[in-house]
Amino acid sequence: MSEDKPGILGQIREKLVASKEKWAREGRLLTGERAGAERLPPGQRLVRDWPVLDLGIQPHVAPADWQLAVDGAVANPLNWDWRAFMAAPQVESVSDIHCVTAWSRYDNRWQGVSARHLLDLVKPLPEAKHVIFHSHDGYTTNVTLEMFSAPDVLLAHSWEGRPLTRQHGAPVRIVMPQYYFWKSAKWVRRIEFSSADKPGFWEVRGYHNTGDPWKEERYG
Ligand SMILES: Nc1nc2c(c(=O)[nH]1)N[C@H]1C(S)=C(S)[C@@H](COP(=O)(O)O)O[C@H]1N2
Ligand SMILES: [Mo]
Repeated sequence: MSEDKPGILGQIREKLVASKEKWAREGRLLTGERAGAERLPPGQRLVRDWPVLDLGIQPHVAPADWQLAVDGAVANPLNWDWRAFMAAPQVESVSDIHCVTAWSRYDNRWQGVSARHLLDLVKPLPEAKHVIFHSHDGYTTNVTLEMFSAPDVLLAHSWEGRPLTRQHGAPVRIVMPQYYFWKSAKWVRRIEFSSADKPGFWEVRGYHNTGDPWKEERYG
């Protein structure tokens, strides 16, 4: 055995080092997750299906019968029928759903009209600070004008390229991706701008006024 060749232990160690170097090159054991980049808000669990939640009334509103009133503290109130709504610029937006009952659903592809476009048309007055959604089942929910002005807020008519089903709020629902899903009013018929806040159905029943899932604002 020559002196410049490693002994049996040396050979094993070289093999070990070589395989660990290979791991490093391949990035083995890396999950692709970054600390602080968690996608599931605290206390939520991921689901693949899409649960239906409402007050037990699922109004049947045909597109031909649907109208949307946008009124209150705005310079240009408007009343859209289906044709006017569909003539507005259409956008697509992919977002996650976080329901306060602890299910989350990733990658929902919504189609509709952006809140930003609506704001450009109606022009909220300086005193407008709150937005209240009114629905055909008597449901209401409130957000601030700032929340409503986020670029990902939609008046959605379709999900994954197909018209919303009645149970999910057809023909038009709000989508507010950054808040618990109770803020996303189904079967919307009126969007009211107001200087005063008007807590909605769940907000007066112990639920948080804002509902940010990242802050776990469930109750309040
Ligand atoms: N008009 C109306 N919108 C509503 C509700 C409702 O009862 N009526 N429930 C809210 C709640 S609590 C949730 S979690 C979501 C559920 O939407 P989904 O049934 O499409 O999953 O709708 C929200 N929007
Ligand atoms: Mo909910």
